[in-house]
Amino acid sequence: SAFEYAPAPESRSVVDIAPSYGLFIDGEFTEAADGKVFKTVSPSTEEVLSEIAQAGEADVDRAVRAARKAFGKWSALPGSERAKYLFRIARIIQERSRELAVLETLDNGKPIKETRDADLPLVAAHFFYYAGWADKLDHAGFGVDPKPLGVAGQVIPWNFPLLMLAWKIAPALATGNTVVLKPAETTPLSALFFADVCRQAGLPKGVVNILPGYGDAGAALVAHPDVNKVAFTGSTAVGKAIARQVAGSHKKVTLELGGKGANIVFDDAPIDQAVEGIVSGIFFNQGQVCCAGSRLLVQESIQDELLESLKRRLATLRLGDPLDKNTDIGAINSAEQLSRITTLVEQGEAEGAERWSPDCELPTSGYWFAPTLFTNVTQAHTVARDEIFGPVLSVLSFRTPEEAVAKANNTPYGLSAGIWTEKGSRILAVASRLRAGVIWSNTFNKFDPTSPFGGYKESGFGREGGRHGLEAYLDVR
Ligand code: TXE
Repeated sequence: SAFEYAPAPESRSVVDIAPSYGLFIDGEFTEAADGKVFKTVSPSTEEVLSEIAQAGEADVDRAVRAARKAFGKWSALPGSERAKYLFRIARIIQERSRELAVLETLDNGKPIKETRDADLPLVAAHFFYYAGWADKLDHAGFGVDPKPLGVAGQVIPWNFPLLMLAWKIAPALATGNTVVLKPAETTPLSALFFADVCRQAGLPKGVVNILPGYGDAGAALVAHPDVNKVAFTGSTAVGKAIARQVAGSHKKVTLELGGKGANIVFDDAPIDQAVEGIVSGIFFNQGQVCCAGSRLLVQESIQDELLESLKRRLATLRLGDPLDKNTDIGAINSAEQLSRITTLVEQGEAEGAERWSPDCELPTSGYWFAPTLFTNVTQAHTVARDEIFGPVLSVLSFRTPEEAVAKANNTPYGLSAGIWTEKGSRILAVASRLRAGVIWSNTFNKFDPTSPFGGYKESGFGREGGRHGLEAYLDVR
């Protein structure tokens, strides 16, 4: 109604975006060796935000050399000294979180509500958390005086640009490694802003290097002989290629790949709470989340009631300007991602699953996809098997806990799952049989830097976050 409380959209003038940015190597912003540039656009308007230097092989080499040069002194610092830098970075991120939230929303397309309330607080929390470990590595359970590996080559995706950077850079620095990080081609801005944060924190030159670019730069980084550790988050296809590339080399590798998470709702679950969890499980960040609850498994006896509530709730979601603080559903990150989602959804319809979306007007420019439900889904349907990475939920039903577990595990992935029931004993019994690295009960998509995160099966290996996240960056002694 006209009287509804509608705060003004967050203004993009909160953050200064330069018309162009360089690569960040050895503490300086520089052009690419071959002078190449690419444009980054706002997915909600298709407006060009900035022109970015595009890293190639020569730049990767330069950055790895800088990181190698910085490694000696950085790794020799007492942990308490490294901690000071990490604490400083965490505080600067907090102080500049409004700028960063707006920047991330502009470059990624996700609602400001999410960048402000989830991404940015978690980013700061990660740096605070790993700062606390830097002088306690003897007590981390990886032997006495565990050693850093050297230069970490890190490749990250576009769905949580700054948070994925924090997940990778914070533990690497805390353990005494130096870093060359390649952000995704569609979301380079917050990583470049982070480079500036490093300078502001007085981080020694070369400890963190940021190389915006495409997959070829990522591949060159993975292949560089002087990289000791590869950390990748992205598609399973590229993850497999990276695993093949580093096989047999000295490089340690962690992979965080796709998922097809099951959200399992039993008949004794509090329905309203479950509906909220289902909605946040698949529509948070437009479903572009590796641990999204993209398969709803609902007990047959409550299926009709639950779907009715869910549809009512979906009709209230507000899709539109990501800078508007009321927006629930923002833009899809890129034209490519939108076309992947569209193709899979069309395939779902062609295979006979029933498609439903609430009435919802999509903006005329930018990349948008309406919240979508698929019912009449069988386990053989593509929409029940493939990661869609969009705001699309496939609904399946089950009768017994055994059937729920079998269906939940019937996927090549194994990243996340959710269990909704009032029975504590059932939570434990079901959770112990689910093959997934992260299991939530009566909640979904809750993250905390103290919790290890990572997958089973084709969702990858290694853990990020928590004490376990340190191991990826240490040689156990
Ligand atoms: O991923 P890519 P894309 C899934 C999701 C999505 C699909 C494709 O299903 O629809 O992957 O997304 C860099 N060597 N996830 O194409 O290509 C690339 O530049 C080294 C799940 O965006 O894997 C970017 O920085 N690096 C996922 C990063 O890899 C390479 C998050 C991810 O891009 C490379 C994203 C190569 N050969 C997508 N090729 C999750 N786990 O959260 C590309 N890159």
